[in-house]
Order: sequence, then C-alpha cells, then structure tokens
Amino acid sequence: MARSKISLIGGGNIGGVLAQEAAYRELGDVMIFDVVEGLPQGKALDMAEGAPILGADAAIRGTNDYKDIAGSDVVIVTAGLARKPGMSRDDLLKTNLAIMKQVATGVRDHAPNAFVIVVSNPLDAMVYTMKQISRFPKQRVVGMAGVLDSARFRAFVAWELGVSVQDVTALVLGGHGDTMVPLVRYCTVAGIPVAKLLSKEKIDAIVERTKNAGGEVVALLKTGSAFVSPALSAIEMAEAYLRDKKRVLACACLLEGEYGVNGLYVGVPCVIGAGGVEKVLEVEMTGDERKLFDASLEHVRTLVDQIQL
Ligand code: TXD
Repeated sequence: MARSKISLIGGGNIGGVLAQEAAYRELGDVMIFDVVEGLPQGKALDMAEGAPILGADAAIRGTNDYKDIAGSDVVIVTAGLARKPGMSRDDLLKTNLAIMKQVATGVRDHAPNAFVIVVSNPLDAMVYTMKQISRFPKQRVVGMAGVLDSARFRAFVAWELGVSVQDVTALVLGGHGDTMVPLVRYCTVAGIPVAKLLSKEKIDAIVERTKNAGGEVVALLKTGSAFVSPALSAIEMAEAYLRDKKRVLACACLLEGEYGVNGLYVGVPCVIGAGGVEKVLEVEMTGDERKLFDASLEHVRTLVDQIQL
C-alpha cells in the first residue's frame, strides 16, 4: 500500500516539529509548504539527511508551490503569525485571516480530499475560515486546541500529585483562549476524580494556569509561542485519522445543533478515525459549567462576526 502523504502549510516553529514527528514516526511522506523561499526546502533536506540515523523511511520535501501538496491525505495548517509578549491570540485575527484565505484556496484547489487540521490562531476563527473557503465536509476540517489545552491541564495535575502523566485524563472545551473551559469534573487520575485527590484551591490554580499556559510560554520565549506541545497535539489528531484509531479528543469541531450550537467551530469532545471527525460527543454540564461554555461561545462568536469572506 502506498505511503500516506502529510502536507504542512507553514514550515515555521510548529511546522518544523510537525515535519520531524510525522516523518520520524513514519506516518507518511511529508511535504512542507511555506512562502519563504528556501525555508521549507532547507528544513526538509536537513530532516531527510537525519532519517538514516533513526531508520525512518519517509520522503521529506519542501516547496513554495501548492501544486506539490497534491494527493495529500492530511494537511496541517500553521501558516500565520505567532504571538509576541503582550499580544492576545485575537490580536492575530486581521493578519492571519488574510493568510488563511490564501491557504484555504490553495488547499481547496490542490488537496481536495485531505483531512485538514488547522492550528493557526485565533484558532476558532481560523478553522471556521478554512471550512467556509474550502467548502470541505465538516468531518474533514477540524481545529487543534483542546488536545493541547487538555495536555497542559493533565501535566499540571500530574506534577502537583507526583503521578505519571499517563494516568491523568482531562477535557478542556470551548474556545482556544482565556475563556476556555477545563471541565474539572471530567478530570480523573486512573479513574479517580481529581477532586478526591486535590483541594479546590489547588484545582482552581491549575485551571487558571491552564488558561494562561500559552501566554506563560510566550512571556518566557519572548520571540514566539509554544511550538513543541502544539505540534505533538496536531500529530495525535493526524495519527488518529491515518490509523483509524477512533480517538476521543477535544477538538474544534463545526457544531450543527450539538450543545444547542449552530454554525460555529468550538472545542468539544469528538471521535477521530478514518472518517475524520466521525462523531461529536455531547457531555452533560452543570449550570455553572454551561455558563462558562456559553461565555466561551460568545467570545468565539464575536471573533467570527469580524470575518468578512
Ligand atoms: O493551540 C494552538 N492552536 C496554538 C496555535 C498553539 C501555539 C501556536 N499557535 C499558532 O500557530 C500561532 O499563534 C501561529 O498563528 C501559528 C504558527 O505558529 P508558529 O510558532 O509555527 O509560527 P512561525 O514559526 O512564525 O511559523 C509560521 C510560518 C512561517 O514560516 C511563515 O513563513 C509561514 O507561516 N507563512 C505562510 N505559509 C504559507 N502561506 C502564507 N501565506 C504564509 N504566511 C506566513
């Protein structure tokens, strides 16, 4: 069977880690697209020359021409500016919207059968734009945010308890921003509800740190935002699709009635397999949780209302 093909639109910080992870895990052949001449080609050549050391068989190439993404099974989009200290994700809207319109057209025209994972910020608005312009079915256009936000929450809980990160599961829903909703009730440590193991104060502090985790890294790096954990998050989604793993992951999905929402992309639990986003799972929320979710929805709606396509 021919190898899968994974195209990365954007060969910057996240794109570079994506290329490495996809190729070295032998998820398929990798094509890095970027507008900067030489950047994708140079990164691809360097990674390809490292492949023998890991024994990874994957073609890794770079291009500045959308024609080269033809036949892609998966497209992961990180094209766009990243935050600098003091910037919110929303501050990126105007610039990244213009970029996303260009990218969405290129993907629509050259990779019409791909499963598209959007990473660029502001995430919920960018994935919405991809859907509107590509006109791909909603099962094949998804946003990466909840996997990263949930991973951050899981890490903080594991560190606090001194337990393996493998044994902490969590769900962070809603928009990818300060209004995200870590559903504490659904966080467990080997099935034990986290509220049985940590005080309310500790849990509240972890919720706050999760919401600000992106900004915490930006403030330390000063030159850009987190890029390894976002790349690993998108790879987990791509792998679920390519290997038909039916993973239950928090992703930005197009809701058409689920959670009483219509026509918005927002972070919810979903099942990812060979059919892409195969199902959105509706979890019951308490009054307080629903209030937080609705506030997050409002924020996403405000962002999306600023999009002129
Ligand atoms: O959880 C999440 N979804 C977020 C997403 C987590 C972290 C970072 N998040 C966002 O991803 C971030 O705010 C940015 O909007 C994107 C990409 O972040 P990255 O750190 O990879 O940014 P870089 O290193 O600046 O890379 C962006 C690349 C760069 O090489 C540009 O030349 C390229 O995008 N670029 C383009 N590629 C294709 N087409 C166009 N028009 C284009 N413009 C710039």
